[in-house]
Amino acid sequence: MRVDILTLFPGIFEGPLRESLLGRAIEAGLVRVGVHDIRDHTEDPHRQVDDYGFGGGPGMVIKPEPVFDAVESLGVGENRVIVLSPAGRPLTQQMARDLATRSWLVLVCGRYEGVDERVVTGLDAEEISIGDFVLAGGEVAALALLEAVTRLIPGVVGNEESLGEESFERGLLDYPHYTRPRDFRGMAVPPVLLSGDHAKIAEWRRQAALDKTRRNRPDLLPEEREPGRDLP
Ligand code: JFE
Repeated sequence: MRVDILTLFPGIFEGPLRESLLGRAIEAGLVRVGVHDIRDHTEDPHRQVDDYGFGGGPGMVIKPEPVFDAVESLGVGENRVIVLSPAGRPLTQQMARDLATRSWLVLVCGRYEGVDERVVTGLDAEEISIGDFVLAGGEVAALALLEAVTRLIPGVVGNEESLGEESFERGLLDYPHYTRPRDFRGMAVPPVLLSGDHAKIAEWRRQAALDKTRRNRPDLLPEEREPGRDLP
């Protein structure tokens, strides 16, 4: 897979792309990542990438010209560009699985109040959010998306079996995990996990996953969902 990232802060990506899973996937040639400075696509002597928003209100908006120029310089062809935004479709594991089947991703990271809407409409971009909270820009969201997608590329994660077992893949949160020591500061590992009885272990894990889901994510369960709230 090829991934190109357009940003005003290319330095943000240096550490994350060198370390751990992303670093290894790039090193192994399983994913190629290009990071491009949107400011390199300005034409004016001040290299201006932002401007006041029409209609008033606080904050600056990323101008469309350097973003269009940066995207067009890649020659994306049929590939749909992705714009990270708190106003995008919320990223899900299902979406990550779809993105992992694509051969080329182009991720546009805004800053300030975001990018001019014509980047979205004019490029027919997909707007994606990584959750209902507001970051200061798209870079951290792009890294989260990239890591979620990269770990699904065949060969990136050693034990591919483990991918199907985890949270969301089976509609529940993951069950709790324990390792040595058996007793840590008086907190014992649940004895069933040491019993060697695989049927009993599977049943304990199912129940523990259900308890955790009820506690942390009741919205994932058909029963305990809240009735719909009124619109603001
Ligand atoms: C940008 C910003 C004020 C945006 C209403 C570009 N899930 C997610 N959270 N935050 C983002 C994504 C994100 C993505 C791109 C971004 C935030 N900002 C900051 C500030 C209002 C905004 O949109 C700029």
